[in-house]
Amino acid sequence: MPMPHRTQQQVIKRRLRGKEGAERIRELRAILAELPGYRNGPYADLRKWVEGELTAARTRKRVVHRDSIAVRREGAAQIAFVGPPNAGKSSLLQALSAIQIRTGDYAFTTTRPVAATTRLGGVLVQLVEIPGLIEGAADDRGGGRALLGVLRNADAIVWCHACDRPVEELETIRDEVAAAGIELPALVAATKSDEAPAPTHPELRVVPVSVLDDASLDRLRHELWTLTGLLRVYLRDGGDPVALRPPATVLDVADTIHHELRNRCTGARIWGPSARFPGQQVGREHELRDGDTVDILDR
Ligand SMILES: Nc1nc2c(ncn2[C@@H]2O[C@H](COP(=O)(O)OP(=O)(O)OP(=O)(O)O)[C@@H](O)[C@H]2O)c(=O)[nH]1
Ligand SMILES: [Mg+2]
Repeated sequence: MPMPHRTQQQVIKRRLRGKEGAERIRELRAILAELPGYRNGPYADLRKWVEGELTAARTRKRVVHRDSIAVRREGAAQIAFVGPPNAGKSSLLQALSAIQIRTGDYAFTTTRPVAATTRLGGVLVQLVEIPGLIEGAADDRGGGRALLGVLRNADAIVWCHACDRPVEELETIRDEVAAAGIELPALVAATKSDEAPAPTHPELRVVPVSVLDDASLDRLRHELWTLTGLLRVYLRDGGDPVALRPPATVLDVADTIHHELRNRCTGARIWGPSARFPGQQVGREHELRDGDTVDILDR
């Protein structure tokens, strides 16, 4: 008489604990061989569950298995797109940039971090899809440690969560990231908003978005810029704005143009949010705001 199937499942889970990759696959195969071959009833369900675990373990084994993966930083900030498999991370990245990535209606389409640069209000920002984070990632399940290492270097997180999925899926991944000690400014991109209403979140700002809806993508871009926490300062001569980490002064702007200019700078004329009136003359230490236009004055 075999033991009750519930007990059996617990025993199996214990046998699998801490086992990853080839080791997990070996153990799952051994378990399958030992299970009684009933065709229906609880034992048949248990067999199905073990077979499911085997498939998942095989998929994950193909997913990154390295201690560290490097993503070369580009642009003024790096924003990581994190979420359960199939949440629409690649599709979003593609819709927000010029990159071509594989997307698919199945889990683990993306197996390595994918980076793409995009302009947010004229400033170059890097978006990175962090693939394959699953329960247990903080304990290196599914090569989680390397992926979390990439995430640790980012400036902000966009939690990608499909509107038609239970919120618990996202919370599982947030727990893993928290367990890894990673705390970054974040928002939830409620993806596939054309399919279901966006959920609410007790802590995080939720931005509904669909790759089929350009207006929603524009709203997301706007939110992404705010998430970077950076300031955009325009130069009077024109051209792309300069991105600065606040607090930023006239001297900081001069410095990004040329180190020499920092020394020669005597102040600036400014237009925009931090100016009391258009063209106000200010000193070198004047603090700038997002959207200011600056004309550096030098000796
Ligand atoms: N209806 C709808 N479907 C979407 C949207 N965005 C993505 N999808 C679909 O969702 C599926 C998964 O998309 P991906 O972008 O590959 O998702 P992912 O999070 O990168 O998936 P993995 O890399 O496998 O973890 C694909 O079939 C997409 O076509 C959307 O805004 N609306
Ligand atoms: Mg993907």
